[in-house]
Amino acid sequence: MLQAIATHAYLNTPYDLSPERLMDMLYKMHLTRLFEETAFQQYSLGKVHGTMHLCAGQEAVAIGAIAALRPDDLITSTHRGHGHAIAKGQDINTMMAELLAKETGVCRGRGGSMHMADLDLGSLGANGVVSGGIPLSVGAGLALKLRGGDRVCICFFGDGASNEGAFHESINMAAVWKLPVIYLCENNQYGMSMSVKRANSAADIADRAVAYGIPGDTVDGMDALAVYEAVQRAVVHARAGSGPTLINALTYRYYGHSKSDKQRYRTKEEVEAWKLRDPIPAFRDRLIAAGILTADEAAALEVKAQQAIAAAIAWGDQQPEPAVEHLTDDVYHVEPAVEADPERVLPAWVEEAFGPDTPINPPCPPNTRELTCSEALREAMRQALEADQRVFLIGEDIGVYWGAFGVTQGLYEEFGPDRVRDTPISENAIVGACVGSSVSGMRPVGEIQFMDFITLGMEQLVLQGAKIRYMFGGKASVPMVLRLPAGSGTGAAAQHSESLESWLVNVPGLKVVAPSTPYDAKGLLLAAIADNNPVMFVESKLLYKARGPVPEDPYIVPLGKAAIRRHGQHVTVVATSIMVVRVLEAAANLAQEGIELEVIDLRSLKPYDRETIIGSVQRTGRLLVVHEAPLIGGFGGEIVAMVAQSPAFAYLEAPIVRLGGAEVPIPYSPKLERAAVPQVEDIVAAARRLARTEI
Ligand SMILES: Cc1ncc(C[n+]2csc(CCOP(=O)(O)OP(=O)(O)O)c2C)c(N)n1
Ligand SMILES: [Mg+2]
Repeated sequence: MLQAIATHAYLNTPYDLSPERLMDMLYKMHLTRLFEETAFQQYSLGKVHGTMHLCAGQEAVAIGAIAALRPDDLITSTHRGHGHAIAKGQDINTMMAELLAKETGVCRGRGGSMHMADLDLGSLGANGVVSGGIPLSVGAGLALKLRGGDRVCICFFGDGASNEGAFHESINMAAVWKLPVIYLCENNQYGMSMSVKRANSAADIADRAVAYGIPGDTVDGMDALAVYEAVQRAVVHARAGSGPTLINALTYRYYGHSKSDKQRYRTKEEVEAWKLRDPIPAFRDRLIAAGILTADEAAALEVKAQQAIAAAIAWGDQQPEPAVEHLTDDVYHVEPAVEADPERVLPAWVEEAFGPDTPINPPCPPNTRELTCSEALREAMRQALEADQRVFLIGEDIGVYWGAFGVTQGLYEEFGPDRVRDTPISENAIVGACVGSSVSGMRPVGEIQFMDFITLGMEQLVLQGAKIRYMFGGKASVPMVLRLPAGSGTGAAAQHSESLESWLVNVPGLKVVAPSTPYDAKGLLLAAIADNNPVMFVESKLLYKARGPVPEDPYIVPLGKAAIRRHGQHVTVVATSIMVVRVLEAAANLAQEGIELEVIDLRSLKPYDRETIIGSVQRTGRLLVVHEAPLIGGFGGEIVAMVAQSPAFAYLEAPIVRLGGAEVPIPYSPKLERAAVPQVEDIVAAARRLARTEI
């Protein structure tokens, strides 16, 4: 058996691995098994809470595969990821402390077993979402490719995950772009209770490689060297720039899916039959037979692992728990100086990219040239692309076609297909490419062709991008922007007219911005690109052609600061996006009747500018809130609640009024479409009534 492996052409020495590395593999297999047995005991003692997915039985896949990597290579892992972490070099003290929910755990007690991640070790994390790591691997692979060099990424996933849409979108995208990713299916025969036979139409998951035009390989996942060999072949392929490989490693999990599993879907005989092929003694015996180590040395390795585990428990038990006063730390990447004084202090990226004299909210002298919102956005993107190689644009038809709304016109010709990257129609993989590449050192600006279709990318956005920083204990940043053309008024009906910003606002970890002028479009977009958090950039389609003065040099408009567009003493009107324009028109009409509106353009929905709203309401005593999204659950409710809880409440001279979209999918008929969202006359009527109302 040994000889057979040694004869492979690409292996010059038996296994192509030094004796030290082979022994390290054996040690890590023991360590993984013992770690999990101990973790399970701790769980039974009530010291580990939540749930835990053990990989016992599957160690040969994790350890065999990662043995084929260099330390600077990357992995994405799964909910069953203890073996991946240990193989990648994670310290088991901090792993155990994480399970025990301690501050010194790998993720400072914020992630637990399902989110164990360490970017310093090249691990983009375990993942509680089945298939969640697969789109991230596209981003990781893309970052590796764009940054140059020959690093690769292994993407681990289960047989169950192979039936998620993310699998198809991601592998296709990685194959099209020849990304250096090895797709490694840990086929343990079940996705919870569903056997592969019941869940997969094709007998062999590796056969699916044909559909993506990449090599596919099936391997004995109980044999660490067979896994190593197959992965090594795929790594060589990937390092050479030839793209991904799909490997199906046949293995088995000894424990149930998780603690609550009664295992009614499999027989004891089946489990015992697989245990006869236990990968650890099999590997140990082969090393002994090959003279790599003696039986005594092998036994000593196991004892060493036992001692390490005992020490990890002892260490973990003594570690402090996280303090409740730090509960919300690290949801966002914060630049303290910027947060303290955003109107004077530049984000670090702006200073690096454009210099310390880059203006914040620069004035627009009368002779300032005018641009449309589209042109202003394009100028921001062009200046960011010129300034920083890490910035790239990605989205459907943004390149050759210049984007569905023409916003990226000419950028493909100027910066080329790598940095203005057309994608297959795969929203979840696009968002995954943004998230995965941003945690791997890039600064992507993604475009979702219509905001409506972020619904197809919500998993990567909400469950990955928004949470990664926090889940990973504050050790990762996700500097990405998603541009989201939004809103009705184009006759495109219900599925191309959404205003979903309040969905996004409700997700801790996301920032949300919505400019209403060309000046803000440019300044806010540069500020969004500078931000080290995922920023959702909501663009009103109806405003793309709106013109206004825009300074030529780079500048920023800080996120989180509202603008008072018009001063007035009778009614405060807070509006977002296109509604700002309508409110200003209404204000001009009402001024002729002697009613003066104070118009606040929110600009940023998260964070948002409470002080400007409170100050204004204290002056006017009346508040009208206007947005396009449906009223119920819309962002206006947040503003009203905030004012009701603020000192401004005592100044109110009339009940607050909200205007928003009707409770209806946007209809096709122009007449109905117009009626579905606030128009100038609705705002005039509501504001007039409010101005005359007394409590
Ligand atoms: C998107 C999603 N759907 C369902 C679940 C619940 N769940 C967690 S693990 C799992 C089975 C996954 O099977 P597989 O991918 O084969 O991995 P394995 O558990 O066998 O390692 C399920 C259904 C989940 N976490 N995420
Ligand atoms: Mg499985």
